[in-house]
Amino acid sequence: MHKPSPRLAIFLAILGCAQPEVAPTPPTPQPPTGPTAAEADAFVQQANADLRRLWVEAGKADWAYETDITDAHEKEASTKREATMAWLTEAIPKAATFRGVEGLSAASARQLHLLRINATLPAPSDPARRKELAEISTRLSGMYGKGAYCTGEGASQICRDLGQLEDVLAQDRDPAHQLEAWTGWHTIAPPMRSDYQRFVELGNAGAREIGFADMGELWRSGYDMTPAEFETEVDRLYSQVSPLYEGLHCYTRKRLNTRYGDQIAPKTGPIPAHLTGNMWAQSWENLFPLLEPFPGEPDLDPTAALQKQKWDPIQMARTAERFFTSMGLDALPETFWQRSMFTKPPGKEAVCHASAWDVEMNDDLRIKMCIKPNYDDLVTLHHELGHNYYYHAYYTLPALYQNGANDGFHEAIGDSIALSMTPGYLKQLGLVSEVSDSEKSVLNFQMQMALGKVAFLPFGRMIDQWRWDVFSGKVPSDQYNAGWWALRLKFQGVAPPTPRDEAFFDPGGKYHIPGNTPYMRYFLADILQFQFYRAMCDASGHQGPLHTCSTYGSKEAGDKLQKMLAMGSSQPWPDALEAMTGSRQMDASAILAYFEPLQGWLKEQNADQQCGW
Ligand code: X8Z
Ligand code: ZN
Repeated sequence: MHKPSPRLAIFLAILGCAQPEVAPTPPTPQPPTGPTAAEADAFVQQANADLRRLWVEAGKADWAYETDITDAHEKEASTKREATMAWLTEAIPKAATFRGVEGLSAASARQLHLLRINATLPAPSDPARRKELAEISTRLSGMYGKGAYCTGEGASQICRDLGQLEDVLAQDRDPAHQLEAWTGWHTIAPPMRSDYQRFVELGNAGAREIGFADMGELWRSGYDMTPAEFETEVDRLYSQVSPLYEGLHCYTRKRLNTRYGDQIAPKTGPIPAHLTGNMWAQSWENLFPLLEPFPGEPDLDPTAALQKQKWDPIQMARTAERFFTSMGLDALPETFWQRSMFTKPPGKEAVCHASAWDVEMNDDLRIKMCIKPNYDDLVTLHHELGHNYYYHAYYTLPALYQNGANDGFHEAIGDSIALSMTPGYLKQLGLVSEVSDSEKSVLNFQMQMALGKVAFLPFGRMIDQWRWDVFSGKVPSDQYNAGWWALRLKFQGVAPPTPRDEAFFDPGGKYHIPGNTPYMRYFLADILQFQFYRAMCDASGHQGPLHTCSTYGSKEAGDKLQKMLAMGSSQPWPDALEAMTGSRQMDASAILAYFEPLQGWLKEQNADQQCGW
């Protein structure tokens, strides 16, 4: 029962004074008013049915739009997005009326909570503002998908899309070409800036209507703890891993300096972002040839073999599927192979950023990707299938439970499988020719893995720090770019290659900003995937250093995984984590154990350096 607010209490007291002085009659017992637990159950059941219908409609329209960006598809996608928003606007206040109802089941209470925090983009209840928000958010994804950098005029104009510009950063070692690819891609973003500002205003208004201070607080509410506790948790995890990153940064900066000289790659301070082999400096695998600790050892990079052996996208996807089936998980449905988008459709604009779907929420699994024959994409295929296997495990649950235990879990599944792609496993695939367990080979392999997993940690940490700060107003709209680069510097020790003032909008060059996908999930996943991997390795009976484990073929490991996947978000995430790993805490000890050999070696390498930036 709620206590009356102070104002209401005063009002009642005044009324009391005005009552005539007669003997009070005893109150007759009243049946309880207000909603009942049975009504709450019925509401939850109806909400699940409504959401399933709305999400399927929206999913179909989004799929059509993202695989074929046209004005008509944009309009349809926006309309469906708006319909879901309108439904939530009515449902969330209704759900709130069931809070604290006597006898409310734990399942209904959880689903009512999940309903309130479900939307990553809460809309204002005013229909005109809701429509505007739906349109802006749909348009922003399309702007990113259509992004291209064009040079020349008229008939001699040449346009390059993200995939082509990424290839320059990955393969072309001429820093002038890298600089052009980097600055070129970032020209797609300034036109997003005013839309993004309005998007923040409207999304925040929507968040406030459902009782959050801003969108950031809503996003931080999805972790079975308070938003403030979640911030502390993120800080705790980051402080566990930041020394590992600092070692890698220091070593990388030294090697870049040796390669490019002081003018282009200074000995001290931050690393110029365009030299990291990746558009966002978020993973540095493409620097491996430059950073390989012992170049004379057997070649570990499967990219050359994938290209030489002309692997096609289906073959790559089949290989990823086979890993899951080897562990006893089901084969993907036939419709996966018929309906997925594996390459960019000729003559169409599409969002190439990889994603996994269950469009009809009935095991209608698909991926959307523009697959290239390289190691990165082979890993990404495992990542995407991780999402699909989650969908597959929980598609019969109520719609509100069709989610990861937390969003970091969803992102970690496929990666925890791909950690098993050891040199030995790659040899079985014919993608590396020789393997050795010499100390030198181990360090080479560790370096390759660290350039993906360790380099990513500060990037995963900073993206939503920026958005949290933008949503709360700490970073105002006339400081978007400055706020972005301040965090890039603070966490990654990375700097832009050219001065970037507020005429730019560099956050818009990263898919998840215009796409409005929360990003802290990837930071959590970077840590969780090693916990999952260690648990699966234990289940498979693995002995020896963690980095030598492959769970290929282990039904015991698959069984463990499947059990956790089938829970969806029906239980708080610590329960799911405990079922899988025996621990109720997210914890960096597994990633640190994995990289123990490299961390020691980096320390030696950096002994003569002034590390930090
Ligand atoms: O966006 C993705 C996946 C789809 S959920 C391809 N990732 C992040 C990124 O590309 O920035 C996977 C790793 C981080
Ligand atoms: Zn993902």
